[in-house]
Amino acid sequence: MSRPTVLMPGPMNETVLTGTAEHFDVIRLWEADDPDAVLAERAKDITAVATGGTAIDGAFLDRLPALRIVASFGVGYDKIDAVAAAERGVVVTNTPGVLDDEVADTALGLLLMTARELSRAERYLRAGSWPDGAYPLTKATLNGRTMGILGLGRIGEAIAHRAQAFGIDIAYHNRHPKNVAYTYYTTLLELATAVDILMIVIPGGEETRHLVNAEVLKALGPDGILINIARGTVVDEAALAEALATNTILSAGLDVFEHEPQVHPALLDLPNAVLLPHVGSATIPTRNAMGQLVVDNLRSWFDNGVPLTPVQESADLVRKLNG
Ligand code: 8YV
Repeated sequence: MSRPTVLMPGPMNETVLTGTAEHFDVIRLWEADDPDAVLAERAKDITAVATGGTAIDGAFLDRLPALRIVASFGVGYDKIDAVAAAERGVVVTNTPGVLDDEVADTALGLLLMTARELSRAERYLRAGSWPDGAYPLTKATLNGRTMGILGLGRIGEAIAHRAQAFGIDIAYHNRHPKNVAYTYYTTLLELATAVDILMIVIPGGEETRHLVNAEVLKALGPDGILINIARGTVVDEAALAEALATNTILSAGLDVFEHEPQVHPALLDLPNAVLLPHVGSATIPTRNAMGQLVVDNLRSWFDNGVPLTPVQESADLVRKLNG
Protein backbone atom coordinates (compact mmCIF):
# COMPACT_ATOMS: atom_id res chain seq x y z
CA MET A 1 0.00 0.00 0.00
CA SER A 2 1.33 3.46 -0.84
CA ARG A 3 2.15 5.78 2.02
CA PRO A 4 -0.11 8.79 2.70
CA THR A 5 1.14 12.07 1.28
CA VAL A 6 1.85 14.87 3.78
CA LEU A 7 2.34 18.42 2.57
CA MET A 8 4.79 20.49 4.62
CA PRO A 9 4.51 24.14 3.51
CA GLY A 10 7.50 25.33 5.59
CA PRO A 11 10.48 23.88 7.47
CA MET A 12 9.68 22.20 10.78
CA ASN A 13 11.32 20.87 13.94
CA GLU A 14 13.72 17.92 13.38
CA THR A 15 11.44 15.47 15.22
CA VAL A 16 8.65 16.25 12.76
CA LEU A 17 10.99 15.99 9.77
CA THR A 18 12.37 12.57 10.74
CA GLY A 19 9.08 11.19 12.13
CA THR A 20 7.05 12.11 9.06
CA ALA A 21 9.77 10.95 6.64
CA GLU A 22 9.69 7.53 8.31
CA HIS A 23 5.97 6.97 7.83
CA PHE A 24 4.76 9.24 5.03
CA ASP A 25 5.58 10.57 1.60
CA VAL A 26 6.44 14.17 2.50
CA ILE A 27 6.31 17.11 0.08
CA ARG A 28 8.77 19.75 1.34
CA LEU A 29 7.09 22.68 -0.37
CA TRP A 30 9.59 25.31 0.76
CA GLU A 31 12.29 23.54 -1.26
CA ALA A 32 10.25 23.54 -4.49
CA ASP A 33 11.29 25.91 -7.32
CA ASP A 34 7.65 26.42 -8.24
CA PRO A 35 5.46 25.68 -5.17
CA ASP A 36 2.22 26.50 -7.03
CA ALA A 37 3.02 23.98 -9.76
CA VAL A 38 3.85 21.30 -7.15
CA LEU A 39 0.58 22.00 -5.33
CA ALA A 40 -1.46 21.79 -8.52
CA GLU A 41 0.25 18.60 -9.64
CA ARG A 42 0.08 16.76 -6.28
CA ALA A 43 -3.22 18.17 -4.92
CA LYS A 44 -5.17 14.94 -5.45
CA ASP A 45 -2.61 12.94 -3.39
CA ILE A 46 -2.28 15.31 -0.45
CA THR A 47 -4.36 14.00 2.45
CA ALA A 48 -2.48 15.72 5.28
CA VAL A 49 -0.69 18.97 6.03
CA ALA A 50 1.94 19.34 8.76
CA THR A 51 2.54 22.97 9.60
CA GLY A 52 4.39 25.14 12.07
CA GLY A 53 3.13 28.61 11.35
CA THR A 54 1.96 28.89 7.73
CA ALA A 55 -1.41 30.67 7.48
CA ILE A 56 -4.07 28.23 6.33
CA ASP A 57 -7.37 29.72 5.21
CA GLY A 58 -10.39 28.54 3.20
CA ALA A 59 -8.73 29.45 -0.13
CA PHE A 60 -5.67 27.34 0.71
CA LEU A 61 -7.89 24.42 1.79
CA ASP A 62 -9.85 24.67 -1.48
CA ARG A 63 -6.66 23.91 -3.39
CA LEU A 64 -6.39 20.55 -1.62
CA PRO A 65 -9.63 18.60 -2.27
CA ALA A 66 -8.28 15.30 -0.86
CA LEU A 67 -7.13 16.87 2.41
CA ARG A 68 -8.38 15.23 5.64
CA ILE A 69 -6.13 16.53 8.42
CA VAL A 70 -3.98 19.53 9.31
CA ALA A 71 -1.49 18.72 12.10
CA SER A 72 -0.23 21.96 13.60
CA PHE A 73 2.90 22.44 15.73
CA GLY A 74 2.14 24.55 18.83
CA VAL A 75 -0.81 24.97 21.13
CA GLY A 76 -1.99 28.22 19.51
CA TYR A 77 -3.50 27.77 16.06
CA ASP A 78 -4.75 31.28 15.33
CA LYS A 79 -3.14 31.19 11.85
CA ILE A 80 -5.37 28.27 10.86
CA ASP A 81 -9.03 28.77 10.01
CA ALA A 82 -10.24 25.70 11.92
CA VAL A 83 -13.91 26.49 11.21
CA ALA A 84 -13.29 26.62 7.44
CA ALA A 85 -11.42 23.32 7.80
CA ALA A 86 -14.30 21.64 9.68
CA GLU A 87 -16.74 22.89 7.02
CA ARG A 88 -14.61 21.08 4.44
CA GLY A 89 -14.39 17.89 6.52
CA VAL A 90 -10.78 18.57 7.53
CA VAL A 91 -9.70 17.87 11.12
CA VAL A 92 -7.17 20.22 12.75
CA THR A 93 -4.88 19.08 15.57
CA ASN A 94 -2.54 21.11 17.80
CA THR A 95 0.00 20.18 20.52
CA PRO A 96 -1.54 20.99 23.92
CA GLY A 97 -0.29 19.71 27.28
CA VAL A 98 3.33 18.95 26.45
CA LEU A 99 4.39 22.61 26.67
CA ASP A 100 2.34 23.80 29.66
CA ASP A 101 5.17 23.66 32.22
CA GLU A 102 7.75 25.22 29.90
CA VAL A 103 5.52 28.17 29.03
CA ALA A 104 4.51 28.61 32.68
CA ASP A 105 8.20 28.69 33.66
CA THR A 106 8.81 31.39 31.05
CA ALA A 107 5.84 33.37 32.36
CA LEU A 108 7.22 33.37 35.91
CA GLY A 109 10.74 34.15 34.69
CA LEU A 110 9.44 37.07 32.68
CA LEU A 111 7.44 38.31 35.65
CA LEU A 112 10.54 38.24 37.88
CA MET A 113 12.62 39.96 35.19
CA THR A 114 9.99 42.67 34.85
CA ALA A 115 9.05 43.31 38.49
CA ARG A 116 12.63 43.14 39.81
CA GLU A 117 14.25 44.65 36.66
CA LEU A 118 16.65 41.72 36.48
CA SER A 119 17.70 42.11 32.84
CA ARG A 120 18.18 45.84 33.31
CA ALA A 121 20.25 45.20 36.46
CA GLU A 122 22.43 42.76 34.53
CA ARG A 123 22.96 45.32 31.78
CA TYR A 124 23.98 47.78 34.52
CA LEU A 125 26.64 45.37 35.78
CA ARG A 126 27.95 44.54 32.29
CA ALA A 127 28.14 48.24 31.46
CA GLY A 128 30.59 48.60 34.37
CA SER A 129 28.26 50.86 36.37
CA TRP A 130 28.27 48.91 39.65
CA PRO A 131 31.48 50.51 41.07
CA ASP A 132 29.71 53.88 40.68
CA GLY A 133 26.91 52.80 42.98
CA ALA A 134 24.40 50.07 43.72
CA TYR A 135 21.63 49.42 41.21
CA PRO A 136 18.58 51.49 42.23
CA LEU A 137 15.95 49.78 44.37
CA THR A 138 12.95 48.61 42.38
CA LYS A 139 9.52 50.01 43.07
CA ALA A 140 7.85 46.66 42.55
CA THR A 141 7.95 43.57 44.73
CA LEU A 142 6.08 40.32 44.22
CA ASN A 143 5.38 40.00 47.94
CA GLY A 144 1.68 40.20 48.72
CA ARG A 145 0.71 40.91 45.11
CA THR A 146 -2.35 39.73 43.20
CA MET A 147 -2.18 38.23 39.73
CA GLY A 148 -5.11 38.35 37.34
CA ILE A 149 -5.01 35.65 34.71
CA LEU A 150 -6.76 36.41 31.44
CA GLY A 151 -7.54 32.94 30.10
CA LEU A 152 -7.36 30.28 32.80
CA GLY A 153 -6.77 27.13 30.77
CA ARG A 154 -4.09 24.49 31.23
CA ILE A 155 -1.18 26.93 30.89
CA GLY A 156 -2.98 29.50 33.06
CA GLU A 157 -3.40 26.89 35.80
CA ALA A 158 0.29 25.95 35.61
CA ILE A 159 1.16 29.65 36.00
CA ALA A 160 -1.30 30.06 38.91
CA HIS A 161 0.20 27.04 40.65
CA ARG A 162 3.71 28.51 40.42
CA ALA A 163 2.62 32.03 41.36
CA GLN A 164 0.90 30.71 44.49
CA ALA A 165 4.23 29.25 45.61
CA PHE A 166 5.54 32.84 45.43
CA GLY A 167 2.73 33.92 47.78
CA ILE A 168 0.80 35.65 44.99
CA ASP A 169 -3.02 35.65 45.15
CA ILE A 170 -4.79 34.53 41.99
CA ALA A 171 -7.84 35.94 40.24
CA TYR A 172 -8.99 35.31 36.66
CA HIS A 173 -11.34 36.17 33.85
CA ASN A 174 -12.70 33.61 31.39
CA ARG A 175 -15.94 33.62 29.45
CA HIS A 176 -17.34 31.33 32.14
CA PRO A 177 -16.19 30.67 35.72
CA LYS A 178 -14.35 27.41 36.36
CA ASN A 179 -14.57 25.07 39.31
CA VAL A 180 -11.45 26.51 40.98
CA ALA A 181 -10.76 28.38 44.22
CA TYR A 182 -9.48 31.54 42.47
CA THR A 183 -11.53 34.75 42.45
CA TYR A 184 -13.55 35.11 39.23
CA TYR A 185 -14.26 38.46 37.56
CA THR A 186 -16.97 38.63 34.93
CA THR A 187 -15.18 41.32 32.91
CA LEU A 188 -11.57 41.97 31.99
CA LEU A 189 -11.92 45.57 33.15
CA GLU A 190 -12.95 44.46 36.65
CA LEU A 191 -10.06 42.01 36.75
CA ALA A 192 -7.54 44.65 35.64
CA THR A 193 -8.88 47.07 38.26
CA ALA A 194 -8.56 44.49 41.06
CA VAL A 195 -5.06 43.10 40.41
CA ASP A 196 -1.40 44.21 40.43
CA ILE A 197 -0.22 41.87 37.67
CA LEU A 198 -2.22 41.09 34.54
CA MET A 199 -1.06 37.81 32.97
CA ILE A 200 -2.28 37.20 29.40
CA VAL A 201 -2.70 33.53 28.52
CA ILE A 202 -5.75 33.74 26.24
CA PRO A 203 -5.56 32.43 22.63
CA GLY A 204 -4.98 34.86 19.75
CA GLY A 205 -7.21 35.43 16.73
CA GLU A 206 -9.91 37.91 15.77
CA GLU A 207 -12.07 37.24 18.85
CA THR A 208 -9.39 38.41 21.27
CA ARG A 209 -7.76 41.10 19.11
CA HIS A 210 -6.78 44.21 21.15
CA LEU A 211 -8.76 43.00 24.16
CA VAL A 212 -6.09 44.64 26.31
CA ASN A 213 -6.50 48.26 25.22
CA ALA A 214 -5.88 51.73 26.70
CA GLU A 215 -8.89 51.43 29.02
CA VAL A 216 -7.75 48.09 30.46
CA LEU A 217 -4.21 49.42 30.96
CA LYS A 218 -5.54 52.48 32.75
CA ALA A 219 -7.55 50.18 35.03
CA LEU A 220 -4.39 48.16 35.77
CA GLY A 221 -2.94 51.39 37.09
CA PRO A 222 0.45 53.01 37.85
CA ASP A 223 1.74 50.09 39.96
CA GLY A 224 0.44 47.52 37.47
CA ILE A 225 2.55 45.01 35.57
CA LEU A 226 1.44 43.44 32.29
CA ILE A 227 2.87 40.08 31.18
CA ASN A 228 2.02 38.55 27.80
CA ILE A 229 3.12 35.02 26.87
CA ALA A 230 0.09 34.30 24.66
CA ARG A 231 -0.26 36.22 21.41
CA GLY A 232 0.78 39.77 20.55
CA THR A 233 -2.55 40.45 18.88
CA VAL A 234 -4.35 40.38 22.25
CA VAL A 235 -2.68 43.70 23.18
CA ASP A 236 -3.02 47.05 21.43
CA GLU A 237 0.75 47.59 21.19
CA ALA A 238 0.56 51.31 20.43
CA ALA A 239 -1.67 51.81 23.50
CA LEU A 240 0.74 49.74 25.58
CA ALA A 241 3.78 51.76 24.45
CA GLU A 242 1.87 54.94 25.35
CA ALA A 243 0.85 53.53 28.77
CA LEU A 244 4.46 52.59 29.54
CA ALA A 245 5.85 55.95 28.38
CA THR A 246 3.36 57.91 30.49
CA ASN A 247 3.65 55.60 33.55
CA THR A 248 -0.04 54.74 33.25
CA ILE A 249 1.24 51.26 34.14
CA LEU A 250 4.55 50.44 35.82
CA SER A 251 6.07 47.93 33.41
CA ALA A 252 5.46 45.14 30.92
CA GLY A 253 7.09 41.80 30.12
CA LEU A 254 6.39 40.56 26.60
CA ASP A 255 7.32 37.26 24.94
CA VAL A 256 4.96 37.81 21.99
CA PHE A 257 4.30 40.67 19.55
CA GLU A 258 1.72 41.69 17.02
CA HIS A 259 4.00 41.47 13.97
CA GLU A 260 6.69 38.95 14.91
CA PRO A 261 9.60 39.01 14.39
CA GLN A 262 9.14 42.79 14.15
CA VAL A 263 8.70 44.62 17.45
CA HIS A 264 6.84 47.92 17.75
CA PRO A 265 9.69 50.49 17.61
CA ALA A 266 8.29 52.49 20.53
CA LEU A 267 8.58 49.41 22.80
CA LEU A 268 12.27 48.98 21.96
CA ASP A 269 13.10 52.38 23.44
CA LEU A 270 11.22 51.92 26.71
CA PRO A 271 13.29 51.06 29.82
CA ASN A 272 10.23 49.64 31.62
CA ALA A 273 9.53 46.95 29.01
CA VAL A 274 11.24 43.52 29.11
CA LEU A 275 11.17 41.98 25.65
CA LEU A 276 11.82 38.33 24.76
CA PRO A 277 11.87 36.82 21.24
CA HIS A 278 8.93 34.36 21.67
CA VAL A 279 10.81 31.73 23.68
CA GLY A 280 7.85 30.48 25.76
CA SER A 281 8.19 26.80 24.78
CA ALA A 282 11.66 27.07 23.27
CA THR A 283 13.66 24.25 24.85
CA ILE A 284 14.92 21.24 22.89
CA PRO A 285 13.01 18.65 25.01
CA THR A 286 9.70 20.54 24.86
CA ARG A 287 9.95 21.37 21.16
CA ASN A 288 10.74 17.70 20.48
CA ALA A 289 7.71 16.62 22.52
CA MET A 290 5.57 19.04 20.49
CA GLY A 291 7.07 17.65 17.27
CA GLN A 292 6.40 14.08 18.37
CA LEU A 293 2.76 14.95 19.02
CA VAL A 294 2.44 16.29 15.47
CA VAL A 295 3.77 12.98 14.14
CA ASP A 296 1.61 10.93 16.55
CA ASN A 297 -1.53 12.82 15.53
CA LEU A 298 -0.85 12.00 11.87
CA ARG A 299 -0.04 8.37 12.60
CA SER A 300 -3.08 7.87 14.81
CA TRP A 301 -5.27 9.46 12.15
CA PHE A 302 -3.99 7.28 9.32
CA ASP A 303 -3.76 4.08 11.42
CA ASN A 304 -7.02 4.34 13.39
CA GLY A 305 -8.97 7.33 12.01
CA VAL A 306 -8.67 9.02 15.42
CA PRO A 307 -6.71 12.25 15.90
CA LEU A 308 -5.10 12.42 19.36
CA THR A 309 -5.52 16.12 20.09
CA PRO A 310 -8.08 17.72 17.78
CA VAL A 311 -8.81 21.41 18.34
CA GLN A 312 -12.19 22.44 19.72
CA GLU A 313 -13.55 23.52 16.30
CA SER A 314 -12.95 19.97 15.00
CA ALA A 315 -14.83 18.25 17.86
CA ASP A 316 -18.16 17.81 16.03
CA LEU A 317 -16.44 16.55 12.91
CA VAL A 318 -14.40 14.01 14.90
CA ARG A 319 -17.59 12.80 16.64
CA LYS A 320 -19.32 12.38 13.29
CA LEU A 321 -16.33 10.55 11.78
CA ASN A 322 -16.22 8.16 14.71
CA GLY A 323 -19.93 7.44 14.41
C1 8YV B 1 5.81 28.21 19.77
C2 8YV B 1 3.56 28.86 20.76
O1 8YV B 1 6.62 29.35 19.78
O2 8YV B 1 2.61 26.73 21.05
C3 8YV B 1 2.43 27.91 20.77
O3 8YV B 1 1.30 28.34 20.50
O4 8YV B 1 3.39 30.01 20.65
C4 8YV B 1 4.95 28.37 20.98
O5 8YV B 1 4.97 27.23 21.73
C5 8YV B 1 5.25 28.12 18.43
O6 8YV B 1 4.36 27.08 18.31
C6 8YV B 1 6.38 27.93 17.43
O7 8YV B 1 5.91 27.71 16.17
